[in-house]
Amino acid sequence: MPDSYTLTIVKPDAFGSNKAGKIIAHLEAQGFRVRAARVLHLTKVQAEEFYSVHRERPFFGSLVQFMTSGPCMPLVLEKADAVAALRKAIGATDPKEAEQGTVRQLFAESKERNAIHASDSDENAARESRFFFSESELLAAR
Ligand code: 3AN
Repeated sequence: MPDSYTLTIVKPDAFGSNKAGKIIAHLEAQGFRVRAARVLHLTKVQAEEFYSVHRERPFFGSLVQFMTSGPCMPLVLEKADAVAALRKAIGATDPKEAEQGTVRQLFAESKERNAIHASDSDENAARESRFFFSESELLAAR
């Protein structure tokens, strides 16, 4: 199978606990290749737009506050069947329910402060990659 791409975000809680590097190393050890990366501090408007699908959920305000509370790191990752492989590697949304050895089981604090985001479809991986990276950066990643 040819390699494919997905979008991940190492979240502010991981930077707060100095685990961002460990999380990326963990993913690299599982065969994900970093093709683009940047560190930024999301604004409220950016976080609200990124999570707009959750706008009506009760945790939306708190999620936006958390995601703007410190730096985060979006990365484009390459691997065979990248979207499904990364969803499996990060584990369930709630770290208490995440399988042993997954990023969230190892590094997350709670259902909200859960260390990492991963796109849930090829379509969202493309949309979310365009949210953080320019067309030329994404071309250079291929
Ligand atoms: P996932 O990140 O596993 O795809 P989603 O898309 O359902 O989970 O939720 C997006 C983000 O919203 C989660 N990563 C988490 O930070 C937050 N979140 C989801 N459900 C809750 C909840 N019940 N309480 C607080 N935060 C939540």
